[in-house]
Amino acid sequence: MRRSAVNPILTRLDIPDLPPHIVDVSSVFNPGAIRVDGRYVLLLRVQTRGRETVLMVAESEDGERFSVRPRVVQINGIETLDQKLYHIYDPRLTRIDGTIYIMFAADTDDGCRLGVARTDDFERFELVSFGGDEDTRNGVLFPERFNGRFLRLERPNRVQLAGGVTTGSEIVLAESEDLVNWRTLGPVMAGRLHYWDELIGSGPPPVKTREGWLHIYHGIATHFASANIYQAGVVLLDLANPRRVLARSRNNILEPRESYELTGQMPNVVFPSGMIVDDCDDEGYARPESLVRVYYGAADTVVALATTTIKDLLKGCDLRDQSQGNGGSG
Ligand code: BMA
Repeated sequence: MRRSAVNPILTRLDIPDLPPHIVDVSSVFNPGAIRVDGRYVLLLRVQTRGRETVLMVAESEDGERFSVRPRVVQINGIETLDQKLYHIYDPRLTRIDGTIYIMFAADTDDGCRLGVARTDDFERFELVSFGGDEDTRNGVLFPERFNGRFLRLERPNRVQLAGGVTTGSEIVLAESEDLVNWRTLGPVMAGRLHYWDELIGSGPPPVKTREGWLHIYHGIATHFASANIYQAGVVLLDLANPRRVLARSRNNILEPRESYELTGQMPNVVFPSGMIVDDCDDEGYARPESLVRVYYGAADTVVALATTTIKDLLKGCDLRDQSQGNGGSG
């Protein structure tokens, strides 16, 4: 992973004031990313001085220099829910059959839940679904249907960190006919105690390659007294059965090293949430040589960019090194 020379590519100073509440904001991080008509689009998580979270859209011609639209995203339909949503955050963007879907997390009085919204133009956003019984986060949709059904990876929150934050150590696969009702199919991979990824959660949505579904995830090392360390890793899932882990990175592929990753609202965090692949073949498989842009939140304060290639990410999966229980739980 090569960090952009202009990192951090977005800071709080890039967020236009929208008085009265969105003025001199505190932070911008964990963006969803997608390409639309040759332009790069980010859906930003912006935190105000009131510690409210709003989503805003940023656009770029080159994937590196972004300008932020002076508007807050409104998701039509949210006002009809009978639950109060306190924060809508960490949006992940997936195009399925020509429609852009946003899977987001939201904090409610009952814990964290996942929601789905859709947009065609990043101007109008419609709520598709929200809720479920389980406390869960880090939901990402696959870019195609399986036997007509939508698939998502998600990370149920079953672990509580010191300080009360809920998290989890297992990514599971779920399917749905309508993006509303989800049925869990079972676990995909678990955290590896004592190593870099003790707790885990999906990063950007999986990308289809000839070798399998390439998926960047975040791992948290919790065995340091001073702070949890959020890093990124990569895993390869079977194309026909994404519950099967084919290979998984033994080392992280990105860890907090630069000052903007080490210091901020939440120190020691790189949190990948958007991934744009430049070049796919006619059947939609990412080409090995293709450039890959990975957008990540750094220290829950700024947005950063790292680039790589599909080939290097596949190498990062350690296809031939699955010793020491690195093969995932299958
Ligand atoms: C996770 C999520 C992310 C956040 C990260 C680091 O649990 O809340 O939104 O970036 O923690 O604080």
